[in-house]
Amino acid sequence: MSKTYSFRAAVFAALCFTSFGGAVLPAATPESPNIIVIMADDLGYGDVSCNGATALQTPNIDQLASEGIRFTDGYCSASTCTPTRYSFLTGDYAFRTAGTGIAAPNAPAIIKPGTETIASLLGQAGYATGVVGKWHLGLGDKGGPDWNGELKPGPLEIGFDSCFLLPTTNDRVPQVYVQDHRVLNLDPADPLWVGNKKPSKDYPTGISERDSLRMDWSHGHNGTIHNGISRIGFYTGGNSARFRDEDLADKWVEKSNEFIEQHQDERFFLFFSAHDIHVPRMPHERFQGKTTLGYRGDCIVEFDWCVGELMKTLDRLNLAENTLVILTSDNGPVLDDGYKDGAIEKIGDHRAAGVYTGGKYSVYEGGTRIPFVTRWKGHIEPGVSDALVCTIDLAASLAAIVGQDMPANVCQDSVDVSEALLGREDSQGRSWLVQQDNGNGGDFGFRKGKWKLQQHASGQARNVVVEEPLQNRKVPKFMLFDLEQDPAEQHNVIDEHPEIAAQMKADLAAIIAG
Ligand code: NG6
Ligand code: CA
Repeated sequence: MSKTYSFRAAVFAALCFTSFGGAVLPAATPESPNIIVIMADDLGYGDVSCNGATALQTPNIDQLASEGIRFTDGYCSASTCTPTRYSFLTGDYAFRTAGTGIAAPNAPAIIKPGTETIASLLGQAGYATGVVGKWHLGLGDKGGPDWNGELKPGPLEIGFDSCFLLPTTNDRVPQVYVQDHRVLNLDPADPLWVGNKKPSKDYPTGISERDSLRMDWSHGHNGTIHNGISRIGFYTGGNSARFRDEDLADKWVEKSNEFIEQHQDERFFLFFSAHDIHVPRMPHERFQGKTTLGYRGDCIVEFDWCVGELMKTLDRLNLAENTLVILTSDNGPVLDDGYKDGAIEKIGDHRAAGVYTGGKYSVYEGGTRIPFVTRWKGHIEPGVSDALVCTIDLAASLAAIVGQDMPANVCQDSVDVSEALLGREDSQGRSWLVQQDNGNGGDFGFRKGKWKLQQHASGQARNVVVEEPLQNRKVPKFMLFDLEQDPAEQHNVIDEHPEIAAQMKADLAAIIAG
């Protein structure tokens, strides 16, 4: 039956235990480019002007797309952050592993040390590897992060040589940077404590001091107040280590530039993991008010600026022609994700998910169909592609591009779609796609050609109210849509096509069973 079996079997059949010492090779060559994966947070398909947005402009992303390939059918594997990032790094579906849902502030490392990842594979191929920005995949062993000690395991134990991180996501505590194994600028005399309960009865929170907040919360997000914004969870201490929300984007660019400069004479892999445009949306002052869409739009412009800065660095160092740049997002858009930042009120005609329905938390197309661009100047013919590609495929594809053999039993759900990513011939990418919501939640989308099956364990369209067209309403357990006729998934045709639905249900069940 489905490609699952043939693909997983092919992986086993193609065993190749070539071992590499991890020595750093000389500078990138046309055959083996530097690689930068830029992952936005919660950026929707329709949030960029190259995908049709008119309420704002994203000139740097548009330029990247015009110099490379803009994918119309590019996806992330889940409609929330942690499972998409887990799958991007490991090449395995998050739903196969318990505990891969949205990570809490004190979550331990979700990816176990020694797991082969996109970073370890590229490291074995001789690349210097680094991650800058949002992590949200947990830190520390079973007991969770030791905020005042060594923060390990983390990225460095799964193949990254260096990291400069926002440890969780910025609506969760704590607001500190983590550099390699330590909280940066932490004063031992003022230790950092992080917990999920108020440390004392009179401790000020987003509930007790609600009037003092400069951005009110709408659901959750009413714990510790930092920088006038209340968060999920509680923390005390670590005052010298705390950052301002407004400075995050600048810091990611600064640290990424340092990484690129430091490794310009080697081959490097940089995972640029933006926090924009996740809540709390608090762009730098110079971007505030730049769009009519409120801070959500301003953060998109800030993210676009980051993309431009990274491209300027590549130009300045003469690296644009030997660097493959891939731009994606970790899940689809959401308007109100817990703060009253005007995203709903100011949305106007802007359609954050483009023509698609749903967004973050949803297995409708809007949840996982995202901006997806590849650029490798001089090596990729610019154009638009409808090949089916997904962030989960980057592990196998990048390994293939750099000529790194994959050991058996790793990255088993990652399909080598390198031909499609590089725009070679008529490559159509993968032949089917699974979309999941959160962790092991049980809501799935399954796309094969023009057909899309939705499976809802919960019987609910999505678990958070974020946008009018998809208010949390009841839906049947299974629905079938014809994406060619009905890209917005408005007409369930399951009764008209029982055989197709039955086959797709069986295929999806087999894939999930692994
Ligand atoms: C949800 C949060 C949401 C966001 C999300 C994670 C509430 C009510 N909602 O639980 O605000 O933080 O988790 O987003 O707390 S993600 O992009 O990192 O997956
Ligand atoms: Ca996200």
